[in-house]
Amino acid sequence: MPDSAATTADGEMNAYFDDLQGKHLDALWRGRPPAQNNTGRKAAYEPFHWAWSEIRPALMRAGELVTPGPDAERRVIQFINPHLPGFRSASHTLTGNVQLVLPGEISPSHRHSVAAIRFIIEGSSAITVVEGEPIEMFPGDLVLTPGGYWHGHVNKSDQPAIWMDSLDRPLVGNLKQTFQEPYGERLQVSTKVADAGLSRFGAGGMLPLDRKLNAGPVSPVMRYPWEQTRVALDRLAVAYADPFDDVAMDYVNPSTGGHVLPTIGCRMQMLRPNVHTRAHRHAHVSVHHAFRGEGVTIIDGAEIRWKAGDFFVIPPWSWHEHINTGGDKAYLFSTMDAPVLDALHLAAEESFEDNNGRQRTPRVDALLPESHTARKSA
Ligand code: GTQ
Repeated sequence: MPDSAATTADGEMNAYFDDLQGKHLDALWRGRPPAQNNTGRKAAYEPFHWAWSEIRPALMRAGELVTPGPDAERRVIQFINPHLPGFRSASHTLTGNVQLVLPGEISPSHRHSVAAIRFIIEGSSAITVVEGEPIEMFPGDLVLTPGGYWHGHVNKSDQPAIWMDSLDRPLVGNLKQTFQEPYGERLQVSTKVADAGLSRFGAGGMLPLDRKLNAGPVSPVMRYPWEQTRVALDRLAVAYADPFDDVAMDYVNPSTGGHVLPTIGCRMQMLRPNVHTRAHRHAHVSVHHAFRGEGVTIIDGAEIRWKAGDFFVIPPWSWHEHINTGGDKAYLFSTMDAPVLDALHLAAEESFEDNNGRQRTPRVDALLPESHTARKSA
């Protein structure tokens, strides 16, 4: 009788699974869907969006509650993606955080295996000392603190200094490589001239004669000034726009042409007024900060409407396209784990082919300004 034969087979299999479990073993085929049900690659998790109107007051409140130093080594608010159980971060490899240093305060020097970048949001001329190099920071600047480099911050200005931090902590934590060391004094003593790396390697198209000494996977430039970024994008706009990211450039290590850090890539994209990019998806994750302007990013059919100061995450293998809904240029800064995927030969990308490269969403037409609707139906 087939029924009882099946039951006997199931019983034998279950007994076998139980036996394996007692030995801390498991069968690979247990609980696996049959191969024909495997739908292939899909978005790793859902996107999430944090509004500046909520972030900034929370950060300023932290300014009343704690002081950097013994209370809180860093006055930092972390973005927690609720769609990522088991992680306390914006993404599964990179964090998105914001840090506040008030006038007269010091965030004491320390070093850790985790690498970080800062993108300056507010304030003028707070200083980070990175491995003995004093870096004065201004809004729109990208500042690196590579893994293992001493770094501490001081605000000698009369305005609060606020910046985005993005660290590879979730990645490094899962590799079980997290360690940290205090400097022992308040701020590391400066031993180099201000902006030494930028002075030596930041010319653009020219390199110093000792460049081979610096040709590792960590950029020798610790600050990428906004003024250079802005001008570079305006110049690029004359010659080229990317169908998926519009006028976008990656910050690079000038001694290799590769990403700025082995684990973190950084990008600035300028969305020209009224632009609506085509959708694509890729294996790397990205953590975005809207530096200027406003727009909509559609991520796997979900519309994220962002304004200056907001943050959002585009998870791996999620379809996404950007729309500038403001009248001015919009700037999106992002960090991404692309260098890790490149190194592991896991990078992949696909473009959205249907509907002229745009996702269909029920409310998208309502979100768009008149000119888009007109252009779409034309
Ligand atoms: O400024 O050194 O957001 O150590 C998290 C950990 C910033 C920093 C963060 C840190 C820092």
